[in-house]
Amino acid sequence: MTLDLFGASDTGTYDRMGSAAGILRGFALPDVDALLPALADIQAASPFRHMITPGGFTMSVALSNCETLGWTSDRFGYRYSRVDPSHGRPWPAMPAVFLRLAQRAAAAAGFDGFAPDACLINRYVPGSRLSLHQDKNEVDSSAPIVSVSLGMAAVFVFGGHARTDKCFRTSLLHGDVAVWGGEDRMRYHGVLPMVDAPHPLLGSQRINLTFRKAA
Ligand code: MD6
Ligand code: FE
Repeated sequence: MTLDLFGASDTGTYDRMGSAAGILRGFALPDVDALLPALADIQAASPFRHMITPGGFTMSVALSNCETLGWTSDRFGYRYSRVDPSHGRPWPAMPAVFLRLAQRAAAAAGFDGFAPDACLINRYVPGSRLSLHQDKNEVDSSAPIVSVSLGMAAVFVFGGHARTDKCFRTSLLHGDVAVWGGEDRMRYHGVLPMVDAPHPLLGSQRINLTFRKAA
């Protein structure tokens, strides 16, 4: 896979990144017209915000969530919360189009019966990045993570089980869906600083939906 920040995905291909991790190229494209208005409704109820890390840094990626459990961060740590800390009410429900897409993608990658109770929504603008991390706040790590990319392309970095393991890079383009589970579930990964290459539909932003089984 070449790094491509401008082109379209080769829809229908599966780029394997591990024995239980890969990218379904263009898998979400047929759902984009339904995903975007559903996303706007979520934003109206739980707007994007920049959270503070336990180390005291402000994240360059802006976050929101939908469904029962929302991923949050503050000076006291990372955790899942049943309420949006910005107003104390529950997160918006997961739209049906989100859930169906996540379940179909999980099944296509070999994970039947995926039942996410959390959907973290990340918004990147030029310069936003996500440093190398493991997704380890979920109680149930037997379920995969399903990650949908919309808008500007990102360079995704995928490593091993130790922070210092060698990483490889691939592009995540509008409509791509990454699915990770099994023995690849805890691999380190991150997103390089976003380059401004405006997307025809979404402009200078990238939206990433990650579906998890958190509890
Ligand atoms: C992103 N994604 O693509 C950030 N985590 O914007 C993640 O951190 C991530 O894509 C676990 C599994 C898939 C992911
Ligand atoms: Fe992650």
